[in-house]
Amino acid sequence: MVRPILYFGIWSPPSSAVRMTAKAIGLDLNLREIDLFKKDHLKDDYLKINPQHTIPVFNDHGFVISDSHAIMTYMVDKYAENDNLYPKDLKKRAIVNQRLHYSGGVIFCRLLGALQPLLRGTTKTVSPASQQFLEDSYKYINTILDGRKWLAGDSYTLADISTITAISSVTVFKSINDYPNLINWMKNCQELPGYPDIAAVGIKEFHNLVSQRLEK
Ligand SMILES: N[C@@H](CCC(=O)N[C@@H](CS)C(=O)NCC(=O)O)C(=O)O
Repeated sequence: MVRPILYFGIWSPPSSAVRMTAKAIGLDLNLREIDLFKKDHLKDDYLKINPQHTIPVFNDHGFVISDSHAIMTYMVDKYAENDNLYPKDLKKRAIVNQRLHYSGGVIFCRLLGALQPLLRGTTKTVSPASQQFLEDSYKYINTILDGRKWLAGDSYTLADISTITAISSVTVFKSINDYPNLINWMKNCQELPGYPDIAAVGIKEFHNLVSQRLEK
């Protein structure tokens, strides 16, 4: 089979989530790196693929889709041998979807809120309001994880893959020390396929680029 293409970035949490999903289901990808600092995403060729100029983007033999959550769910529905990562059962799927929307719509957006001013160089700190927003998402995830190993169901799902890439990036801005369930879950996520070679590498790079811009 000709491998589907993934446009991705090394430190981009949603890109890592898609790559981990592909690894978990054994899907081999044709990886094309997009370097945001070189403005690859604003070049004409890329804008034709994704006018929203975000990574990741998946090109499945001519079918092009952006947004990690849309990509991951499509990928599992189309290519996975079973529905473990994204259950077909409506109620189980609804819970995974809720976590995915929280990961993308809340955690990742708050992460961007803290990150963008640093990247633009308009500040070298993270405002107390932004830190509070990030901490609020720790509280919520910590509560969901009460008495559970994984975020949705008895085994790991796309919810864990998406959330771990987002929240472990957030930890550069705010410590998780007060959230024991979150700490345990983050340790459990280190067992996920692709964690050491994809997530950990991306997280390290993300932490480096933020640390360089934060006031010492
Ligand atoms: N909701 C999207 C967010 C994608 C996103 O914002 N990616 C960032 C990198 S982590 C990006 O491409 N930024 C460049 C831009 O917005 O121009 C997803 O989950 O894929």
